[in-house]
Amino acid sequence: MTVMKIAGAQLGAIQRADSRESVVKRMIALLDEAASKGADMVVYPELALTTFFPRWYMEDQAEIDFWFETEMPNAATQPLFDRARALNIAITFGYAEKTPDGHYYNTSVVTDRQANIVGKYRKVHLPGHSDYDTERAFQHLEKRYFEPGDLGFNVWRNEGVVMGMAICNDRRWPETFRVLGLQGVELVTIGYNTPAVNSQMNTEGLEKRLFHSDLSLQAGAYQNATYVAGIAKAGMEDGHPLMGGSIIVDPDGFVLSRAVTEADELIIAECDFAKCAFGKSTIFDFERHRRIEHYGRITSQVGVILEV
Ligand code: CDV
Repeated sequence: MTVMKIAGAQLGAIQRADSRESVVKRMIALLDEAASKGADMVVYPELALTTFFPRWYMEDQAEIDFWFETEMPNAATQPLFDRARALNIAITFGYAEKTPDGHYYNTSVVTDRQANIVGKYRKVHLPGHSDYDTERAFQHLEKRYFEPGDLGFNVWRNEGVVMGMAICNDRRWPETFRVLGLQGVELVTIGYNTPAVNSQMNTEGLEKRLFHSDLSLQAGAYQNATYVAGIAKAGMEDGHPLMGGSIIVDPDGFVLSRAVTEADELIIAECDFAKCAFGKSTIFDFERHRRIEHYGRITSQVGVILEV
């Protein structure tokens, strides 16, 4: 079985005026640090190349399109792919994708150690709203700028490990992890941009936000006997605070490594993927213990139906 050193490259704030090229330089610096620490793979955040633009309300399509990539790699990101190949390190990162036929997704890709893209994921659970919301302290317009992902939750055998991806809000949904778990996932990578305050409840602050993130990532890991890397974009972005709290979790749900800043910061953990087998063959042996005859509502019903 495979042992890999997995690194999480938390990114500090990216301001609206920051170019993709300047961000890629920061990503490469973290990649170099990861290489010096013997990492085999580096996990970057959601929408890693730009500021978290869904906080801005825009109507002009050209202005919106500025934030999207029409190909990957492209001129701005090619140096990252080149360095990853030279260092023999697999990478995964998120970006806003515009397809040739005009669809818009919140996307992540994963490469092998030769920088070939071997997997793509498009965010399924889009939080927020479509129109300007005067009730919120700040906007979260993912439903305006993205379509729900059309690829589903898939896994790829990459460098000997069964890997799957999810993005930010997906981590709060047990369905995300279970669909990956049912495909034998051993490493789930999840980039995120999570505001440090709740736009709809100003009493909910950082402590609770970090707790909910940990809770979701640790539960997903334990309940599916998989490693999980949840990696933030953090810090004060264009006047809006994003939380840090990047963690790498083992298949028992324990945190192996945790970021302590809200800046560019590398975390790293040695992951022995043989450790996934115990949970998968005992308490979470799905073949023996799942009772799908009682799970029909999971796929046939969206909202709550109150029958009592
Ligand atoms: N980028 C995100 O998906 N953010 C959400 C916020 C809006 C709650 C999250 O789940 O962290």
